[in-house]
Amino acid sequence: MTSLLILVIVALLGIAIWQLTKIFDLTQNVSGNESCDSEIATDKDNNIQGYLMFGFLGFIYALTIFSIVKYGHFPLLANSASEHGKDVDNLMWISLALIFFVQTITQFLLHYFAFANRGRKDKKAFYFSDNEKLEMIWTIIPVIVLSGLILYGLFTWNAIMNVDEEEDVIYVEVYAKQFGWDIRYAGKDNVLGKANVRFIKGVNVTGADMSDPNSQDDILATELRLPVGKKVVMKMRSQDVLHSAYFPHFRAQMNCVPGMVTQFAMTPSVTTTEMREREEIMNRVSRINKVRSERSAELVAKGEEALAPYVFDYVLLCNKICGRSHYNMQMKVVVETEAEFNKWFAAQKTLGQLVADEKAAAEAPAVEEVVAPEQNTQELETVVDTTAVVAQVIK
Ligand SMILES: [Cu+2]
Repeated sequence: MTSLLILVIVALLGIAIWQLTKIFDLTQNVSGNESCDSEIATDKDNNIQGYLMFGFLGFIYALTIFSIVKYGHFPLLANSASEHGKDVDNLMWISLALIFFVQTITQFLLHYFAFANRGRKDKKAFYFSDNEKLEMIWTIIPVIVLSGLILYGLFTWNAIMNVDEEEDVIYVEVYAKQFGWDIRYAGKDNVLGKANVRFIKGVNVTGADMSDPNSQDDILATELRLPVGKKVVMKMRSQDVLHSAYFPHFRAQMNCVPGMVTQFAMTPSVTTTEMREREEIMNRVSRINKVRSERSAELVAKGEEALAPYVFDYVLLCNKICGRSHYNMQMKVVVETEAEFNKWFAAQKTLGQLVADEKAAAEAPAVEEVVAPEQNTQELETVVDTTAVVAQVIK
């Protein structure tokens, strides 16, 4: 790859030097002698350039149509799994449609005018310094369209970010660190205990302040489980550097900033099981598994272990390049019915219990105390032996 890049750079440098020498030649022959005339475009040259412009327009359109037919199917743009996701997708579709419409027209105009006004011996270019009417048109139309888009985006964003304090919500802490995630639920009282990186110790991986009574019933988890149809307010923190909690299927993303708490609220609307049964997802899974089974066959032929088939799951990813293993910073997200969630939730140990268990285990290491004197005796024996050997040598 590096050698290819070097080759490309050398080729580009060569072209640049060639072009420079051409310019130099032209500047040396401004007087209008024979060799200079051959460099001046004739009507024939201009015609060729004009038709090439049209040809290029055709090429752009053909490429666009081909790309839409081949890659225009966006299953993920129709499969949002949160209530606000539809609004985000709408915004995306409107932006895409607008860009498509504007670029189709402007590219046509650009290439058409380049063709229509190609150089001709009998024609002289019309010079004008400004045209207020034209400038007005190309300023006002984008202003109106962009203002509409931005306003729509702002209203959508505000609706997503606005959390009604009275609402029945679940509070979850999403804690980012190099390179992984930790989850802390607010527990029965639905209030997250205070936290600080200085309190991280043993099982208390998110640094909950255990002197805060609200921390006692908090619940830690290694995967994010959420009940369907219930609003969840996620409080994001980071232990070290800037991370970004990205939930692609829920159209949610929020930076996790060290030293501060950011938040994002969303309501999951499709359970994992329901999503797995959707046609687009099933097609995607079978496509992935086809590739995996081909790879597995190669691995088995080499005597290695086959790959496990892929099963669809929602994911939480990091969307900021935060270090070496950034790519590996992901966590499974499970959306289930409220009954299933409550059952799982009730079976979890609270943080208070976990810390107490850890303390008890640390305070009762009776086995270790027995081991220690034995080691000492052994050391003592070795010392005695050495002395004996030394004594023998001296004798
Ligand atoms: Cu990260």
